[in-house]
Amino acid sequence: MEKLIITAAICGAEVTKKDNPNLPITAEELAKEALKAEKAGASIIHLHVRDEDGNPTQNKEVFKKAMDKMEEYGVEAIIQPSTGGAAGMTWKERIQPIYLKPEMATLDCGTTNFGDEVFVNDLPLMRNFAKEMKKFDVLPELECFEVGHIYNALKLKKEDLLNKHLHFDLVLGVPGAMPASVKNLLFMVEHLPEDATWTAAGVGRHQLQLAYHTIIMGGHVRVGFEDNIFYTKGELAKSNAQLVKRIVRLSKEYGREIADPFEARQILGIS
Ligand code: KMH
Ligand code: ZN
Repeated sequence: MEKLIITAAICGAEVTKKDNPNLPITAEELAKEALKAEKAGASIIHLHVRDEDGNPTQNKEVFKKAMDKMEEYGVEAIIQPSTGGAAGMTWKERIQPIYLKPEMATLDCGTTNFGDEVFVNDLPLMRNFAKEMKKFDVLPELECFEVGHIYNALKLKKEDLLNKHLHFDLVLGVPGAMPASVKNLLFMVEHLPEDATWTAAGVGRHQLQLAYHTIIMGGHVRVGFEDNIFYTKGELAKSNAQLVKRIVRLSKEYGREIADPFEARQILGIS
């Protein structure tokens, strides 16, 4: 089986230090956390950034500061900035990290309920993101919160807006969106094109359950504070690295090796 790519979603846009005091926020904290997660086995860092008050921002300069720090600290993992940002942001705000020409970035593939909010991703907006990513040679990670989103992504492909390898991230368990269950994961995977690769991200207590099954099914795994702040019920995770390490142990026990950042680039066609 293909080696396992582990994504660490180290910060997110919604979690606060009140929820988990170990959440990294500043450029320095994000870089240290990314390095620790990489040393633990992560080969992609999914990145959101925060302003000085800890609120989510898509400001290019704030992303640059965090990414420069990561480079300074010797992070070799693929840095994957978010273009999702937080619900309510405009596409012009959200697109900014693309202008830093990262190797990879998320492209959200449809509108979804997101807790009390609506995370808007209509097709014209998706086309805007895809065009800019194509122009700046950025590999999109196609974020799908339900099965219809896979078909939105395939529509972009038909329109020749996705000219690279197809890599999906199946995010299950966002409140108001498709629940995280093994049955739903299997259902989603059945709709993917054969030559695509995919990652699964289970939200909250479902993170571990989906990871177990994903390892066996040949997908790739995303863990981290963005989706889940706990290690076990009632026990906050000490770091993103702690969550990554558990996935490494499980995968190795099963007999599936872990991809390093360079192997991850090969699998994703960006080396
Ligand atoms: N914060 C969510 C509303 C992404 O990174 O592309 C959107 C999100 C998806 O996190
Ligand atoms: Zn995100």
